Amino acid sequence: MTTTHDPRAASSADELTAEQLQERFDALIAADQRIEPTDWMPEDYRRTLVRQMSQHAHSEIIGMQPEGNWITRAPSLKRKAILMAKVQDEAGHGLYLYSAAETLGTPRDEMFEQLMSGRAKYSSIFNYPARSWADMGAIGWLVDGAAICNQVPLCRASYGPYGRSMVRICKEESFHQRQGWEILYTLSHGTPKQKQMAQDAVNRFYGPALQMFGPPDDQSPNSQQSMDWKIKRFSNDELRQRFVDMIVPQAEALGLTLPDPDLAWNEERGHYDYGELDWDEFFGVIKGHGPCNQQRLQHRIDAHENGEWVREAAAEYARKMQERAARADTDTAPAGSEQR
Ligand code: BYC
Repeated sequence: MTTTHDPRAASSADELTAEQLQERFDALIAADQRIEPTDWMPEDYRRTLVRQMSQHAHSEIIGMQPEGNWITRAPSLKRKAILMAKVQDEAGHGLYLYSAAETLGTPRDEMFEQLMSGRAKYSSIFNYPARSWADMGAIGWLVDGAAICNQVPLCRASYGPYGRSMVRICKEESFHQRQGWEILYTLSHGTPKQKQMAQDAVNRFYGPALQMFGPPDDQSPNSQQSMDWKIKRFSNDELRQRFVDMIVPQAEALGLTLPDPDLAWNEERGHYDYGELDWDEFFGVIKGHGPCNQQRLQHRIDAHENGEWVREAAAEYARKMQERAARADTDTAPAGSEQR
């Protein structure tokens, strides 16, 4: 008889029927335990994870572009060093996430191919241009701020490798948000022209940052199932509300305003009300019609093609190392032992 404390204790997976495997999976989810790569899982759970995790990885990699664009134009050496470190962190986040997604059996090349052929999505926010230095502040404060709200609950995602990769990512995102805040604070307390630059950046990024959380709950086909599987812990609208509640006092502290005339504290709900977002624009952007979709994708394709020689060299190096290790193995094998 199986105890309810350890649903894995029953017997090895190959002794169980399909029904028992499903029961064991359900019991692990119900007990808030993690699903690991070697566990049986329903195909739809696997597919949902690959979809979300690869989209997340692509977002980190494409998300390097708007900021990478400002590294050479950062206003000081210190700002440049900080921005470079942030963009490198994003490359790292993409790599952890691709590695975590690979544990589900989808090779990285396949995920790259889906991105470059335009079949895979990445976050809508990165299809907007970064027009001024102040945009580095708005991206850090609003975009990384939204990412933190969305991603902290993902540290508890039911799939082990995803949840664990999110822990470090969230720590780094907190630093990113602080650097964005600090850029905006400096500009907002500078000359009137600098303050205007900061306000203009916030005006442009506010709506798209709120849209990062995804469509409204009644138009979100994946949310309910993902929440039942404990991949997502909160709905898109719940997280969006949490974000709005967080940034309103922060905007006041920055001395900047948020571009929404309907933003108002609702005593009854204990939350800020906010105006309707432009969902036609959002769906247009995720279908590929945002201001920078083509440019972002082409840049990624060019970078991938230009990196061909690096991949070839790395593969050749790995082959040589393997050959050398195999030779060393043979050389040290005891006399008379079987040659491999
Ligand atoms: N953009 O049923 P729904 C970062 C798609 S990068 C584009 O609600 P779900 C950073 C959605 O994929 C952080 N597409 O979906 C990097 C679905 O389409 P498919 C990126 C979106 O999965 C550099 C359809 O709309 N964060 O922080 O339940 C510099 C219906 O949506 C978007 C993540 O990736 C969107 N905004 O929920 C700075 C977080 N929203 O796949 C910062 C992980 C929705 O059915 N992902 N769609 O064709 C998630 O938490 C969830 O996947 C989402 C969407 C909340 C985004």
